[in-house]
Amino acid sequence: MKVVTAIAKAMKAEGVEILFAYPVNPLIEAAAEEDIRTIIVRQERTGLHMADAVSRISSGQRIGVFAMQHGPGAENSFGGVAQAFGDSVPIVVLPGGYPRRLLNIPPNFSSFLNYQHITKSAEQVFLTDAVPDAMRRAFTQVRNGRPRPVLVELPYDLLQDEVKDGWTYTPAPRLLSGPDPRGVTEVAAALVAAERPVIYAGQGVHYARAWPQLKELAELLEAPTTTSLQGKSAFPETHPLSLGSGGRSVSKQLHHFLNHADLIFGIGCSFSTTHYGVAMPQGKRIIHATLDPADINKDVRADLALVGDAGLVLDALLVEIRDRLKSKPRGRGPAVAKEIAQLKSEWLAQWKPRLTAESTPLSPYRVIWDLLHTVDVANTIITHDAGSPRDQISPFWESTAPLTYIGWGKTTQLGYGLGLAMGAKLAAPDKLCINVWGDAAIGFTGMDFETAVRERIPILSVLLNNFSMAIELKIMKVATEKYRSTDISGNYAEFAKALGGYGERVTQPSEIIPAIKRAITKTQEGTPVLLEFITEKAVDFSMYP
Ligand SMILES: Cc1ncc(C[n+]2csc(CCOP(=O)(O)OP(=O)(O)O)c2C)c(N)n1
Ligand SMILES: [Mg+2]
Repeated sequence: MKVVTAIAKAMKAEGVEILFAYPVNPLIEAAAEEDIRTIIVRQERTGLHMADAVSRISSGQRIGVFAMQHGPGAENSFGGVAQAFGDSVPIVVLPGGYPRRLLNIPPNFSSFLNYQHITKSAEQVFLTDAVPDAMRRAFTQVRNGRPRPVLVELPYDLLQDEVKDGWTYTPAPRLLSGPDPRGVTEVAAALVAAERPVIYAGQGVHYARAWPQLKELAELLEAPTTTSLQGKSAFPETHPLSLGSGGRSVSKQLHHFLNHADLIFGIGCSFSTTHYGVAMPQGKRIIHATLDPADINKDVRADLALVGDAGLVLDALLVEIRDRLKSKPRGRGPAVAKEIAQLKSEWLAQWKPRLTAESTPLSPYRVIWDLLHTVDVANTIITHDAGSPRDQISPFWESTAPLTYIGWGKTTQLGYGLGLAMGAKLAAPDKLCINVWGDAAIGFTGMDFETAVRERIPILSVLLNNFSMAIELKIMKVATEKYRSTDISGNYAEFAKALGGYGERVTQPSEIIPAIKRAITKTQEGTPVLLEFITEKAVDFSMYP
């Protein structure tokens, strides 16, 4: 048996059902021989984004894997791996490598050297005998501890070597670690003692699938609950205690409650300082529970901290808190819910004119509002893109079921959303999978709409075309006036049709909902859809200083 076949068999043993890839890499052929579906993209970045979504949507229970060529393929993959690193997504990256005699000789690209800072582990394999160890290490790293990309560079002459007889491979376990019991007692006491606690849930809750525990904690403490963008959909946003999600733009109720909190409890979050996450107000008591001790006291000072899997942390806290409260809320809930409802209705009243605008070009808020009220939200997985679409959708989209919103933004690569929607559709074929993006974003990865057509991945792509990089208007005034530097153009509905998908351009408010309904039907028939909405260059966001 050749090394490349042994690797394909190892992937199979690890439960890999799809290999996202771009040639040339002999692993593609070997995977196909093992009945692992191979999906070939139009550029490496999108393949990595699709693998990324498989891992996210399965809470890391299925690991997305991507393989590419040595040299150009490895060079061109950098963005996709960097995005997964930024957002802490567990994927396995298998670049080919130059033959061993040329592996580390300039100017040949070394993935091992160049990917060091955007992977959790990166290694080169030189010896046939070392292959199973390397694969086992990679899958053990990717399944355990802080989720992040891992990389194994496989020189292509090595792949053709014969493995020794008796080759075996045992899949890597997923191991959880729980919090220090003494810390749990302290934190439980502090949570019960707080007068106005706010719970802030990150994506650790998604990876631990700790949604029921999060809900129980919120209801028992009667604590308003929010999430990071990555954690969005971990808590039902139609729940009376929901404040909506954090992000660059946020709801009025979230802003208000964070500022009036006496304690903020972060669970499964990094509290990283980012432009694309709600900042924790100064001077608050902070409890930080996370898997990775490297995040404790990193950006936000923690008064108390717990290290462990979000599910085990919540389980342990619930035991103590149930005990302290005799399993009964103290009756604060109705007042808290009333305060939230009041602020929410003021906030929505303020935004109503934008959300229901009859104007043309269309208000992007109207498109999002109509989309929200046309799809079956609990059976839809939606993701934003970089640019205004993210800040327009994230506060207003109310997620009701876990992992139905893919939020991101520790780094914000334009064009990420398309691959996410495609990967999500493969991981959850029964869901309607949508990416909402702007016309700058489609410029990066738009050609991979052809992959959706060719590979029969019927997603719904919602394009807000304002013929502009609107989010840059404020900071590129002179360049725009003199050289029209923020202008862009294109007819993307025709583009989608030319690639074999279904495309429609929508310009009138009354046409938004009928077009969405036609689009849903098309996706159900197996055809990917691109709806191109001609929108205004909106620069108003629900932001609070
Ligand atoms: C790869 C990459 N390069 C640059 C940026 C910076 N950037 C963020 S949004 C944006 C323009 C967004 O325009 P568009 O997608 O059309 O959305 P709009 O603001 O017009 O609604 C740019 C250049 C980025 N996020 N990613
Ligand atoms: Mg635009």
